[in-house]
Amino acid sequence: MKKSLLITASLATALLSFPGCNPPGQKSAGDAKTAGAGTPAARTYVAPGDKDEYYLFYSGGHSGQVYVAGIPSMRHISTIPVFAPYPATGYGFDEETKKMLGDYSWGDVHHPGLSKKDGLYDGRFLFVNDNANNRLARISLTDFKTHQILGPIPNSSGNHGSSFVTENTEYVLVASRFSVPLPKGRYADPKDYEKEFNGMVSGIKVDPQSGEMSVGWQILTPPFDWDLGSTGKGPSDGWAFWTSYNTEMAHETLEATSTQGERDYAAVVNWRAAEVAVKEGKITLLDGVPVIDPAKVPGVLYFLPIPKSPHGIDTDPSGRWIAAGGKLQPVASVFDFNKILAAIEKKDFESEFRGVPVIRYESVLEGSVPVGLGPLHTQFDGRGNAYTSLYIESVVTKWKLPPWTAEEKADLNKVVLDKIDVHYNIGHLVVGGSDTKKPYGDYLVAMNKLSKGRHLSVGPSQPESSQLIDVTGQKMAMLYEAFTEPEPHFAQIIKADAVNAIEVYPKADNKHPHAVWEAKDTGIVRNGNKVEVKMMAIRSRFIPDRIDTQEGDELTIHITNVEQTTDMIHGIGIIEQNMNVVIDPGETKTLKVKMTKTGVFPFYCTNFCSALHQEMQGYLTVKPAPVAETAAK
Ligand code: RUQ
Ligand code: CUA
Repeated sequence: MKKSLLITASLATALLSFPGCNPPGQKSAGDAKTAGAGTPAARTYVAPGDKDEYYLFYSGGHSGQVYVAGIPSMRHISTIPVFAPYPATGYGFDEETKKMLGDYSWGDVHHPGLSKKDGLYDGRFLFVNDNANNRLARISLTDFKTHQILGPIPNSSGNHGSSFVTENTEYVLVASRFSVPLPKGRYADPKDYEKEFNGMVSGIKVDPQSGEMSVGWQILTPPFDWDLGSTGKGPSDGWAFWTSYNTEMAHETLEATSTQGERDYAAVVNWRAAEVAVKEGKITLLDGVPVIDPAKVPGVLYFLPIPKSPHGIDTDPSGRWIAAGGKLQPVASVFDFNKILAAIEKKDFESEFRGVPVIRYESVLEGSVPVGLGPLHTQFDGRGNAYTSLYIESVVTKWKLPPWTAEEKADLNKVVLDKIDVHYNIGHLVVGGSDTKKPYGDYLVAMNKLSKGRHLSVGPSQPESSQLIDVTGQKMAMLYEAFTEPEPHFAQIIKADAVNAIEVYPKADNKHPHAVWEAKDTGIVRNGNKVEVKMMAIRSRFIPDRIDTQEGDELTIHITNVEQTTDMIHGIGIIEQNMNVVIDPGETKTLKVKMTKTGVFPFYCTNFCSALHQEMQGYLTVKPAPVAETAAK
């Protein structure tokens, strides 16, 4: 049985993987591998040497990292360290990345967001948020490295409601999950939560050339717990949406206290109006950031009631339909953005909350689609279909977006098209390009919170499971199941050919002031107790490979990997000095070690680079401090 399946798979692969018009030496299985044809094995099999069709960027949750996998194979390709040190690449050990990490050695990555141009992925950057320490990071897809960590963002606590990228990457939009007394550092009793605590929506500005992020402006909000959001596009470009839980403004036993109300408020934010308010000076400065009080600046913020403890709110590719899932009710609420605009224009409000108009729910709701139990997030395929994750039911439901016929409207069960089981308790799901104007619409990845027993037992600490689903047909088809470390919350999928990654840092582009490319330029200079080394790494030696210091010295090594060949990576690990830096071809890194122990400390190359890799080693000597100096201490 197993054998016949294998034969079918390889036959189908052979038929599918004829060489296309790839550049020489570059094979892409994806070109020939279209979802929808063949057995699941054939559809996901990427032969050795072949490449996947898509990149999948998973958030790594409280690992602080981002995982890169390929679709359709689901093979893990690499890990991009972001908010936590990662010895495998030396991240967090050299001076440059140590400075970026600052005082933190962990983060909680939830939602990666790709940069966009005209509402489509432009393949330049991946932004990821840190729920734990209120930061936002920018990864460049040129070298797949973290280039900036912004934060902790002032006046914002619990950066969960991000990273939502606007249509032309003007902003990455952020909302606070937790409310705190502002400015940060001020004490107030949680008993006075309603009065003393506040939430915040932040516009993080992105420089169009460099991608450099900075805090643009903020909008003060009541102390709701802002949850997932999305940015508008097309007719809703310039707007953004977040759900909230805890409109009740409870501060303890939230499980019970924050689920009292029938509806919570979503934030409907006009970020272009926020920009204008800042230009016109309608702000106060709080911790150095221009903050808008929406009660004083009408038109910036509206509330939209959403039933019942909602979690996700997603804008469809047309920009007109907005779907929200209420965790405690079995429907996806679909809103019409055109009606939202009309309601705002006509001032069709049902009430006001702290000076912010509440849009009349009935006027803007298009319908409640009975998707099933525990709806969280919705994704779109660009063919008029939506896919909602159902945590409680462990199911993905496919349903049809409006416009609906009169008959469908009368019974919205009719727009529910298909359901597929996932294993188990799905959180997020992603369809490639769902948050753009043109989703790829072929693969869906279900990110399941529990994997219980779907894999070889690895003890009580279990991985998460991700399932690849083909969404090209009327019915969804399960293709593959992969496991990852904690914890993919959300992911982004981008076509492989939309990304232009370099594999070597060109020598000409290396602007490090202490880079050295030839043996004659290397050397060791002592200045008082400061010892500075310019070192080069080349197959298979360090130059210099002996460094003499004495106790109390501050040793700085600038090390350049002078290779210009792909995958020719060197590392420098120093024994018992807690130091390992990895240097990519053409890269220069700076590392600092304080000589606190005397003795002789071997150092060696940590990346297997050549037949004589083992010989790539040297000695760091540390003599005791001269007696006079020791006596003076
Ligand atoms: S949340 S499972 Cu952190 Cu993205 Cu919805
Ligand atoms: Cu260089 Cu191993």
